Amino acid sequence: MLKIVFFADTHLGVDHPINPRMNRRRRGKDFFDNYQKVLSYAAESQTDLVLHGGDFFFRSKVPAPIVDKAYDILYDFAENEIPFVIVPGNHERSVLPTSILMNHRNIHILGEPSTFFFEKKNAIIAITGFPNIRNGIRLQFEHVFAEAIEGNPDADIKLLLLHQTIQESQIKGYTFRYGSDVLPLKMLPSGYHAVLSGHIHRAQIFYYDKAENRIPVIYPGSTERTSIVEISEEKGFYELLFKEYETDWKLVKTKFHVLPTRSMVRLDITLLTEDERVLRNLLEAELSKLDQNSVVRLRCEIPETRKLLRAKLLREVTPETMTLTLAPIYRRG
Ligand SMILES: [Mn+2]
Repeated sequence: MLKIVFFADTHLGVDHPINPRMNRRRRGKDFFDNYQKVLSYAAESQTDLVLHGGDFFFRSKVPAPIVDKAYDILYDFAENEIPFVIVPGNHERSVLPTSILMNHRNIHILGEPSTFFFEKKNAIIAITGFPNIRNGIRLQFEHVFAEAIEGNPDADIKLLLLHQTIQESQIKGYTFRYGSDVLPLKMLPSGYHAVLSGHIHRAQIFYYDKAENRIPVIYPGSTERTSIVEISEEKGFYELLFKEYETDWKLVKTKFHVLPTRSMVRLDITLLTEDERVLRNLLEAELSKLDQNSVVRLRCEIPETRKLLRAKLLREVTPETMTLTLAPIYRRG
């Protein structure tokens, strides 16, 4: 069996201030913890290869200490002699911050349309990909893909590693189907074992048919919840198992590993009051009912009540173990 660990959208740096002015529970560590957990699992289970589908960091400009911390962990992992391949996502502005660490012999960045080859367990593995194309993937895919595979020798296991929205991918309540930024299934190539992509934060697998083969499109989703839309989603990563048969290698199993996440809760305040004590009591009562490690998204659209929701009050009512943020007011029309 040949094993590949695939994860994406680690968004390192979310809620991770370098010099926090306020001592409240942040989510930054959660993101780093899950990132570390995936790499530890890969090392301990002697995975043959690790793939990252992009959005390694949470935005294109990341403070140096965050970059250093993330790369230190990756460098330690790479010392296990397990190759790590990453495709830059939209948050990397399609180029990851450069660092001497990234010159490690086992760290490979698909910084331009190209293919990396690895030999593991007697199989030649080809990882083909290109950095996120922000606008117009539908028009550009054909030539970018051709560039990525130009002159390639044949391989036993062929994987396409992307950071794009692919037709049929879903987020809560919505399926992407058409549009210039959606990659149509019919454009995806034949002869591949799987298409692996980051970008969509919901873990999912769907299929396309090409040349009498049913090929999976696999999104591992993000490793932590980055928005309230992901409130009910499980977070994790995929482990892909390949087996050699007489004439070829097959993807025989895809296993989703769930990562621990703090529960995310939406708390709506609909009471109209101008009395801070009333609001304070209500908040304390509501928060005491929740899992004390929750990430709470507080919503309030009653102008009078909302005025009372100042930073000081929120800080005072929030238990130390919780993370609470106030949702912006939703403007209709
Ligand atoms: Mn992302």
